Amino acid sequence: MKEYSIVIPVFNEEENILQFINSLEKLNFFKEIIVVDNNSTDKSKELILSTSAKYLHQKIQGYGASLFMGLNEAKTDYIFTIEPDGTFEIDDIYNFIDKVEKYDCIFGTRTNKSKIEEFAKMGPFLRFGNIFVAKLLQFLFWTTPISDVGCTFKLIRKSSFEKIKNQLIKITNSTFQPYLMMLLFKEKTKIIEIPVKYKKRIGYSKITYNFTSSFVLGIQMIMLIIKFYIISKIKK
Ligand SMILES: Nc1nc2c(ncn2[C@@H]2O[C@H](COP(=O)(O)OP(=O)(O)O)[C@@H](O)[C@H]2O)c(=O)[nH]1
Ligand SMILES: [Mg+2]
Repeated sequence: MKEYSIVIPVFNEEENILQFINSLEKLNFFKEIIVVDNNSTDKSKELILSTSAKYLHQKIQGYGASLFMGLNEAKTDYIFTIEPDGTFEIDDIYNFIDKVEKYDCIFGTRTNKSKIEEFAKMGPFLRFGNIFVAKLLQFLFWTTPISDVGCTFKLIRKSSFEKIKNQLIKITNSTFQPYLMMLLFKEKTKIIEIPVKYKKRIGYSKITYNFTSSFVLGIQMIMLIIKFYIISKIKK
C-alpha cells in the first residue's frame, strides 16, 4: 500500500485552515497532514494545534520556504502539496493517484477553462500569463506540455524531491513553483500535468492579489527561467 502525506503552507488563513484540515481528516487517507505556519499573526496556529495535523513553524517568510520545509519533513514516499484557501477541490487527489504508477511527479494546472469556476481568481490576464510563462519554460527546456507555473496542487515523489532539494532550498519566495519544475525536468523526472478544478478563494490573497503583484511575479518568474536556462547551457 502506498502512503501519502499532504503539505499545506499557511500564512494567516484563520478563515480556512480548520475546515480544510477537518475535511482532510474525514477522508482518512493521508498518513501525515503537515501544516507549515509561516509566522501567521492571526488564529491560524491555535486552530492548527487543535487538529491531528503536524504543526511546523517556518520562520523564514515566504511561500517557497514554507513548502520546502513541509516537503523536507514529510516521511512518506508520495507527497501532495496544496493550499488551504478553498481554491482547490480535495477530491481531485484521486486523479493524481490514478497516474502515480506511470509518473514520478504530477503537476496540477489551474488554467483549463472548463475547470475554472465562477468567481475563481483566474481571469484572462492571470490565465494567459500562467500559460505564457509555462510555454516559455516548456519550449526552452523541451519538456512535456505544461500550462501553469503557479499551481501549488502537485504530487511529488519523495525520491524526486531528495534529488533536487539542495538546489531548491535557495528559492524561498513565490517563484518557488517554476524553480521546482525546472529542477525536476533537469533531473529527467517523469512528469505529467493534469487539470484541476479552480474555485473562488476564501479569505484574502497574499500573492497574486492585484494586477501589479501578479505582473511583478510573472516578470520575476520569466527572469528566473531565462537565468536558469542560460546557466544550464553554460555548464553543459
Ligand atoms: N504570500 C504568501 N503566502 C504564504 C506565505 N507563507 C505561506 N503562504 C501560503 O501560501 C499559499 C498561497 O498564497 P495565496 O494567498 O493563496 O496566493 P494566491 O494563490 O496567489 O492567491 C497560501 O496557502 C498562503 O497561506 C508567505 O510568506 N507569503
Ligand atoms: Mg491561493
